[in-house]
Formats: sequence, structure tokens, C-alpha cells
Amino acid sequence: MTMQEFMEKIEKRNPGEPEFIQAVRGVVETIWDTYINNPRFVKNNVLERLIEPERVVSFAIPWVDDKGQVQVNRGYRVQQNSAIGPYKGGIRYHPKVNLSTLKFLAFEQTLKNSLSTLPMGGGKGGADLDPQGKSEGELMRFTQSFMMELWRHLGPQTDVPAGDIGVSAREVGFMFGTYKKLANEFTGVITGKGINWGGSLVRPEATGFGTVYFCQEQLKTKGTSLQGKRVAISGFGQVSWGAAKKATELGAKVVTLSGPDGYILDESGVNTEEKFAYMVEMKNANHNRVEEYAKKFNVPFFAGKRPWEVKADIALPCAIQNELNGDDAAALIKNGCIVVSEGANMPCTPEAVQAFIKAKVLIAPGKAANCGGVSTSGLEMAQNATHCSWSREEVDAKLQAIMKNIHQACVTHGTESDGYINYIKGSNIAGFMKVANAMCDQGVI
Ligand code: NDP
Ligand code: 2IT
Repeated sequence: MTMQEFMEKIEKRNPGEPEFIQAVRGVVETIWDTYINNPRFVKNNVLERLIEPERVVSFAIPWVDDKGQVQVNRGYRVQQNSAIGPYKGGIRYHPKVNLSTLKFLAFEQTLKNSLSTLPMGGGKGGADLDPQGKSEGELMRFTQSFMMELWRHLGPQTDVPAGDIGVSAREVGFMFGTYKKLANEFTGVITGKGINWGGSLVRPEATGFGTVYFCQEQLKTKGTSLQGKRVAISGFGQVSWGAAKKATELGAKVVTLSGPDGYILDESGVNTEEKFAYMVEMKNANHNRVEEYAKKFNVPFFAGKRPWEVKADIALPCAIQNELNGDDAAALIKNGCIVVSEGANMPCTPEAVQAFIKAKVLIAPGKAANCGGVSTSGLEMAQNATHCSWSREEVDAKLQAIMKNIHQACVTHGTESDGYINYIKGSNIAGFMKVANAMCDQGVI
């Protein structure tokens, strides 16, 4: 079978799922030679089996809003692959959540978790709820209804969710409380928990910190560092916050943040405790518009625009899938951008990725560069399992070591003959090999 025929079969089986096909194609194109030249993988049909989720559940979420009206949303959990550990991956509340989005995220998560070096399979879940403007009471009732169904599919050795877009510590708390009541047990069934009831230090910052640690490794291969670099960041949530904090700490100047309304250009830098605290406050209030940042800190706001038009040495897309297209990539390249590290999942379109690779810009995919979040979730699981808690320094040191490890795996599997490090290829091959071998070891089941 040729790669083309293989992809045609996958497309036919998953109609109307463009994001899922995009993610699968991005992986298949880079691992095909590795796959097809391994008789054991082919005999076990591991690639097709890896693409097919082991289980998908979809369910109704009825709930009562503050006006007393009964609402209904749709919830999902995609349990993609459990070859190397229990299903693991976040829960997203976003109006555009559908099966295509969650299947792409669960597929990517499987390879990401494999790269993390920790024993975690891949999954993702969510609901088509728009959390913007919802009261705390509404979010609690909604989350309780969501968990009333989901809990039976979870367990510390079965499936361990966490947060994602629209779900942070508060919603994780509501999920945990509901699970604890229904299961009548206090276990580490979800990560991103509060620090007083089983959470890990550094988990809130971990995705953004990890992205910057990874970026630091990329820069090292070019003989440079973050010191004095201009950084363009998109998004206005947990990942952007962690990335802005760590990039600042390591000597870079973060000049942009963005929301669905546009972007802000802060030439003095997103670099004060007041600005970081404001980001946390907005995230906790589920407010992702940045125009008010511009007013509060007296900086320009560009309505309806994306930050990729500014001059920056480094781009950290930290918002949402497909937020940086081929034209954005061309603008960044023209302006001298040398490194792109994806804090979000699949933020660069295939055209953007190809443009960066052609221009020899070092581009790291989310499955490598944002792996710090789920890795620290894995560290939270380890602490829960052993009933202990590690210091901030211990967790941060482990996170740094993991990010360095992943970077090394990308270098090993992705370095081209001219020395260019193709992180897309490197991360896909490294992530795939581990899962594929585990699947072969465990038989056709
Ligand atoms: P955020 O709260 O920052 O949410 C991202 C927001 O981006 C959404 O609310 C969305 O708004 C907004 N958005 C949509 N389009 C654009 C755009 N063009 N420019 C800027 N913003 C836009 O979520 P997180 O920080 O938690 O997650 C951000 C990304 O990081 C996601 O891709 C997530 O999957 C990924 N990630 C998160 C991890 C975590 O631990 N939280 C771990 C690893 C990856 P709207 O609702 O209006 O569409
Ligand atoms: O995309 C991701 O890796 C996350 N949202 C974090 C998942 C997790 O289980 O911590």
C-alpha cells in the first residue's frame, strides 16, 4: 500500500473531520518510511490501529442556568491509545468542540505523552460549552453534570483527565469533587488539582515554562540564547502566562499577547508582576479578550489582527489550532524570526510549517514543545501514587530534564543531512516508535 492509498482509506473512514485528518496526515507523512520499512509494525498494522481511537464516548450534559432555564450540551471523551499507560489528556470547554477537534487532540496527545518519557497513554475530552460570561454557579452545575457521566470511564489506572482551554483549576476542582463523591474514594484521578488537595507545584506554569525551556534548547543549537530576544506570544491564558513569565526571567522581551479580538503590542515588555497577575485574573474570570490590557497598560491594540506581523526573533503560538497560517509564517520569516515553539496544539497550519522548514527556521511542534504540561501532570500522578509532594525546585528540575530529553530525541530522529533539525519529523518518529513497539509486544487486542 502506498502512503496515498493509506491516507485515502483514513479519510474515507473519518468524513467531515478536517482537523483530525490534518493531524494524522502531518504524522503519517513524516513516519511513513520508518513504518513501512519495519516488518513487525506492518505485520501488526500498528499505524492504522494507532489512528483508530480505542474508545469514544459521547453523552448529553443537561444543566440549569442562572435564569432557571434547562440547557443541554454535548460531552465527549476520546480514549485514543493505552499501549504505554492509562489514557491521559485534558478536557476542553469551547463552543467549537466537536469530534474532529477532540480526535486530533487525542491522537497528538498519544505521541506527546510517549515523548514525555512517562508511562501515559493518550486521550482528550471536552464539551461544546462557551465558558465566556458563565457564572461560577453555572460552571459548577455544568461540570457536575458532565462528570456524572464521565466518571464511570475514569480511574487513576484507567483514564486521568486534566484542564485545557476553558478548564483550569476551578473546573478541575469541581470535577474532582464530583468524582470523589460518586466513586467514594480520594484518588489522583485528575491532574491540575489545587495544591492543598493533591496538586503539584509548578503544574499551572508547566506548559508555558516547558515551551520556553524547549525554545532555549533550540536556540542553543544555533549557539545563542533568549537573552535580549524579542518574543511574539499569542493567546491570553494559562500557557501564554507561563511562557511570558519564563521568557522574561531568561532575559527575553515579550512584546505581544492576543485574544480572539486582536493583539496588543507592549514595547516595554509583558514583564511585570502586575501584568502577570492581570493575566491570571483574566484567565480565572474566563476572559480572553486583550483590548482591556491595552487600555489598562496604555499600549496599542490591533483589532482583528494577529501578532505575527510584528518584528520578533521568536514566535510562541499559545492560543488555539490553526492560528498561524502560511501568510503569517511568511511575515515572521521576512522579519527575521529564527525559532518557533508551539505552546498550543497544532497552532501552525501545514502551509506555515512547510514555509518554516523551507526557510530553515527551527519549528518545534506542540507535541514536543508543549509537553511540559502533561509531563508535570505525570509528576503529579507519581506524587499522588506515593502519597508525597515534591518541592518547587524538584518539580522544576524534573520538568527541565524532561524537556531536554525530548529535545534530544528530536535531534536524534530529526537531524537532516545538511544539519537542519526537523523537529516535526524527529518528534513524530520518536513518539511513534515507543507506542508502536508497545502495541506489537502486547499482541493484536
Ligand atoms: P486559553 O485559556 O489561553 O485559551 C485559548 C484561547 O485562545 C481561547 O479561549 C480562544 O478564544 C482564543 N483564541 C482563539 N483564536 C485566537 C486567535 N486567533 N488569537 C488568539 N487567541 C485566540 O487556554 P490554554 O492557555 O489552557 O491553552 C492554550 C493552548 O495550549 C491550547 O491549544 C491548548 O490545547 C494548549 N495546551 C494547554 C495545556 C495546558 O496545560 N493548559 C497543555 C498543553 C497544551 P475563543 O474562545 O474566543 O475561541
Ligand atoms: O494538551 C495538553 O497536553 C494538555 N492540555 C495537558 C494534558 C494533561 O493531562 O495534563
